[in-house]
Amino acid sequence: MIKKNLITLLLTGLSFWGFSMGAHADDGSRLWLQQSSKGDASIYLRTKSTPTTDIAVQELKDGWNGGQVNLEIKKQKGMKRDAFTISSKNGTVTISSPSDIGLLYGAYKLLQLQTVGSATANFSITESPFHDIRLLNHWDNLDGNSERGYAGKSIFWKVQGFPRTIGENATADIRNNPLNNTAYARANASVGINGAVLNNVNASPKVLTTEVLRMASQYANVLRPYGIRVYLAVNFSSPVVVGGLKTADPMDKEVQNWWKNKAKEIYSMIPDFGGFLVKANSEGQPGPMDYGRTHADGANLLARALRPYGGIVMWRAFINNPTDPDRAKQARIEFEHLDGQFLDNVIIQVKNGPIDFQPREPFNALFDALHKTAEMPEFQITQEYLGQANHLAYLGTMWEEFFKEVMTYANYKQNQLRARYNAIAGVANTGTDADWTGHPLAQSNWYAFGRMAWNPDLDAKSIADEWVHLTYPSLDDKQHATLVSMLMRSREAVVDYEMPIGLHHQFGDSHYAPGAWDNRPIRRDWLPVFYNQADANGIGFDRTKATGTDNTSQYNPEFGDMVEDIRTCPDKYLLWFHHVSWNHKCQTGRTVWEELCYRFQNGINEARQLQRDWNSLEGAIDPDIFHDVQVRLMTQTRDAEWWKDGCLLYFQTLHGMSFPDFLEPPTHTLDECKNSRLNVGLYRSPTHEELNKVR
Ligand code: GCW
Repeated sequence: MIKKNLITLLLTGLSFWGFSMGAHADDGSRLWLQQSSKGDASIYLRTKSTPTTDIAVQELKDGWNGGQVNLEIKKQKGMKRDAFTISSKNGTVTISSPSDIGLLYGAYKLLQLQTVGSATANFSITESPFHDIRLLNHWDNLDGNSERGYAGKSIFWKVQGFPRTIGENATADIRNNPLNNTAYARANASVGINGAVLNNVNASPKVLTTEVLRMASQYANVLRPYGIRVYLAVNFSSPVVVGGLKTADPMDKEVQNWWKNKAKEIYSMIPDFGGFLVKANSEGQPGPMDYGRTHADGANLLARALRPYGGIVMWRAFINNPTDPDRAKQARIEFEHLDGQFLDNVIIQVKNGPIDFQPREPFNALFDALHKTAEMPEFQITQEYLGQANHLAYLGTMWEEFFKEVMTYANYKQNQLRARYNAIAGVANTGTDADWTGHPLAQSNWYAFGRMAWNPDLDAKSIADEWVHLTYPSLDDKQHATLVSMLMRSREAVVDYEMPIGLHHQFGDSHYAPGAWDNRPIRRDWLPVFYNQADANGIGFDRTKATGTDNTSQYNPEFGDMVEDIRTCPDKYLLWFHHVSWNHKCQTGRTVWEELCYRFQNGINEARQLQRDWNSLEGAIDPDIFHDVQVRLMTQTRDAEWWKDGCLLYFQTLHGMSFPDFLEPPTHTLDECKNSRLNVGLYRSPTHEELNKVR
């Protein structure tokens, strides 16, 4: 054990000096950030130094191999605080920005351009973020666990709130960085993320105890120089549980004072505290409705307390307490009538889709329904429903699709710009695993979130391209293209084997394995059979105005009419919006039954192709990472086969039709699929032969 660590240490030490050596021992902890490469540049700071400019200077000293770099603060009319310009003339580079954090962003950008190969002798770029507040939400519990986290434990909390040293998982950084715990902050700042909610939205009231606040303030101190503000998720019952009051009713004077005093206490410890995130009256969490009040009453209560200090309240629209038979309609039903009642430091935080982070969803109809209230999207970077940390699913393509839709059909940009606070959040996929994200390639999702939060017009492909350059800089052009193409195809593969043509929420309990048959006596809208509505005649969830739940009318007509009409509804949303007969013809010309079979098979074929592609990179990637990903891809293929067999065999019991010729015969029986023993997680120790044998 000691020996192995020593060897790893030595090898990592070697790799520290450069990537040109090719494959080297690597635990993935350095993410997309270059280690110091003994840059030999002269860095001139033409402004007063701050902790943030100190970091910018150090990063450039460590990493920049060109000539001189000047850093200067320059206020320009209309230029956002975080914006920066980099201009290079005959090899002398000047980074300018209205703020020190803009200089740091510029420094990271310059280093990225160097690695990507586009920091030429003469160029000039200006970058300005579209979203002002770019946040990670960590669903981390004070007991050290992370809800829907698949990369180990919480990076922030240990047993009962004892704080971790941020980045104690990031072994390489600890070895190389005297500050010891800045890896997380660096990674975020390098992609422009400027806020972190440190705890789960299913929030323990304890978060607001003085003891835990003190810990949060330590994190704030580490994160501050990197431009990252700390936020907390709070429990609506805190005045009762922590404060000992009899009620948490927003109209109660004592309750109002309690929140005011709490805010005062927080700001005395964390002067730049960002604000609160709240999940209220959803999935058993307390909220203002417990007292006959509205979401607006609840949100404004907190907003008033934070307001004097510039804090915000992010109030979630994920109200999973159905009052309508169709959960997809819930968010709009709950919030539309309250428009105009929220204070302007409240933002309604809306999941990208209307159900729950499925591999593909149309945008939530609440976007564009509020005209006097700010809204912000919530993405899920952690892959709760996309194979978790076992499957490769690059989400850049999903988020690009979302932004295209909301920009086309929901005035996304105008709405964001009109609001006082313009924000976006992603539920983090970080944990204590050495590589932070469990699946080494899932780091790309953290990276892509940051990039798209900064610029929602970026396309997924160029982000993937950047990330591969930065993370695997020693790949040759062909290998590089192979990895980019793997990322780009990966999410669609998952869609094919988990939710073909809009068939959604077919998950068993763990949100990992298929459960299409699941009909237990629990809440109907938690069950796969509720979402597939499959019987002898047909399949799909009817959300049309004509015959269904009328979710389509919640959208503006341009989108709503298109998906309402079965002739114009894209196949990808067919079973999301329509209940159709098994013989209904899809746009591909195949019947629904054939199309489902085709998609499931395609998902398997794609998973196998991912394996082959990855195998072609052997020798070009660090052996440990290579092997780790190999095992995960093999698992992914196994699971895709299992999804196909489970779903198709079950549907076959309903209608009795035979399988088309192109479909591989099942390798499991339906009973085996229903048997949870199949849920074995990653392959334990596959042999070299097994890993390389792809069907
Ligand atoms: O996606 C579902 C998850 C819950 C989660 C909830 C939410 C934090 O299964 O684990 O709780 O959504 O977003 O509030």
